[in-house]
Amino acid sequence: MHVNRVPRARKRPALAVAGLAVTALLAGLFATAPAATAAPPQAPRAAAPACSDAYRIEQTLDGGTTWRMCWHYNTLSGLVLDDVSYQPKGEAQPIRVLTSARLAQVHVPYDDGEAEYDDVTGTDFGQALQNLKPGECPGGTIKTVKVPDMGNVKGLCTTTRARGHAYRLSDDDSTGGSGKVFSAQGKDLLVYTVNKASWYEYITEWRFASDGTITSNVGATGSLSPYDYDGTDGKGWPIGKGASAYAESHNHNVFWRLNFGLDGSPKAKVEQYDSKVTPPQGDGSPKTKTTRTPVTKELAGDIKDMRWWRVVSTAGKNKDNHPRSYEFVPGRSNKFPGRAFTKHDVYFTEYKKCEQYASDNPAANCGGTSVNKWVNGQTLKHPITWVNIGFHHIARDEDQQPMPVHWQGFSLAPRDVTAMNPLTPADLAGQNGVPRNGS
Ligand SMILES: [Cu+2]
Repeated sequence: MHVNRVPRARKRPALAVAGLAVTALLAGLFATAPAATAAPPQAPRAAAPACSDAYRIEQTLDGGTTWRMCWHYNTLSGLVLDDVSYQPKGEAQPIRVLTSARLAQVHVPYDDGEAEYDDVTGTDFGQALQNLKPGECPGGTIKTVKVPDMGNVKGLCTTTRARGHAYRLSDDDSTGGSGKVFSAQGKDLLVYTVNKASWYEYITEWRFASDGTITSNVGATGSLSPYDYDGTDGKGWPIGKGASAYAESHNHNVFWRLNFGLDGSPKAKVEQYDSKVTPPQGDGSPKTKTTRTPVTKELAGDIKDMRWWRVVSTAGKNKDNHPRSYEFVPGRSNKFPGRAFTKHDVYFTEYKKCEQYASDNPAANCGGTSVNKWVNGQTLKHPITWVNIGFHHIARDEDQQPMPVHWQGFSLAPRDVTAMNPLTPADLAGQNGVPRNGS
């Protein structure tokens, strides 16, 4: 973004739009190919996802958990992960989680209302994939990406990174008084790319933990746009000497599109949970009541204290006979109420092929060009999850030069995917629902 402060309505030549739209549709088709979703839940599945070696990522982590996925590259939004599964130790087969996952927009409105960008669809974000030096992918492998019209870029890093304690349990009655300390250090598989959008560089990072958690963060770095040092209207922050170089404040509203394929099926249920606390009466204690609301129709949802959502498998259960699900855990967000599509934190829409980008969606005749328009009362059978995490960026002296990475994102936490912690050590495996209490 941000070379020219061009108004939103006329920032791209029509020809480029047409070319990109075709590419986007093709990419959408590829990402949702029936072969990736049609396997019946009980059918035997191949250990490896259906892609060639060059497009396969497989990593075994601490505790014996193996993550597997395929990837491809989309001219607009860059990295797309397909057919993501994980297989904890003790599971005979990989557990399918996501059919596809990728960025769906980076919307950047400036505070003075004079510039507004859709960085994914409106800049050369996808085309400007950056070559990574070996040192930028410590301990990992840099894969070659064939970027359409650009050629080969050494641009996809896959590596692992320590995340500290996975768990700790010291000797107590529940461990049998053996004097043991059960403790493990966890590791994550990391998958990331760097895409340049004019002055900014966006790191798109996916993290897959040995305990089944998936996290995606986008990190903005590079450089503030020097063309936007005009925030002397009370909407900027001086980053030069004295009262000079007022960098205009702006928002980065990052959207993701998640197509779940839990247990190999695109069909899933969505549930919202809300907990309400009642203050104590008299000498009593506060009480909390949790309510489950099935989300049966398309929803534009808002983050609230003690509210959460989960996507629930209709095709598989864990060994406790509980349906598998993944819970949405948003990171900190500065929600931007300035556009209809940025007004909500999460959207659940019924799958439709042409609905690919949260705003500035290139497909014609798709019932509007932004995600809010697609929430129109349809029954959810094959829900698509859209995540919106915002960051209001008021520049500071430290943002030069280069700008330190500022991160925004979310996690997906497994809920009842396995019957116990997938990292449970053998000595504690008998304690599912029956912890030893010494009595
Ligand atoms: Cu910024």
